[in-house]
Amino acid sequence: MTRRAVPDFHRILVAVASVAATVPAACTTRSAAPMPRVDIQRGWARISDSGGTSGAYMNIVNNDTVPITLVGVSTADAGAAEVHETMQHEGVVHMMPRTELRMAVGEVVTMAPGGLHVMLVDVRRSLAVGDSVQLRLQFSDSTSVAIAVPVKTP
Ligand SMILES: [Cu+2]
Repeated sequence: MTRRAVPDFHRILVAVASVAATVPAACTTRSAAPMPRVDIQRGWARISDSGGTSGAYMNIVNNDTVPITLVGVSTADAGAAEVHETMQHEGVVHMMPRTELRMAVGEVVTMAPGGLHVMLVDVRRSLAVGDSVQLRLQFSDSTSVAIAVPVKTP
């Protein structure tokens, strides 16, 4: 009896391993790695001199099964990264900080020049075409997504 237990146990392990391998990665992200089901597409950042200001733009897709809220962006490439929205009020263009950006299930948030953007203040090195900027998007459930976006001209 005890001799058979070893191969049986082995078979169970193999079965568990093969099930784990076939579960879509998305289903395991919450326990395996603290990542929300967020897709970042078409990311890019503006060229900038060192010490200057840049903007980063992207599409953020909420593929999660629950709403998510972007609560901040961090970067080592600038003194600060803030989510802003460019708005026109009585003919004057100004930027409003967006400290929370809620995204419904399946929603795509578009960050583009003239609208939502990540403002990079006090850029720590010159950003030229071909460089990339590292960003980490932070969500209200304490998860975050790290991305590198290429530097381009608009
Ligand atoms: Cu701004």
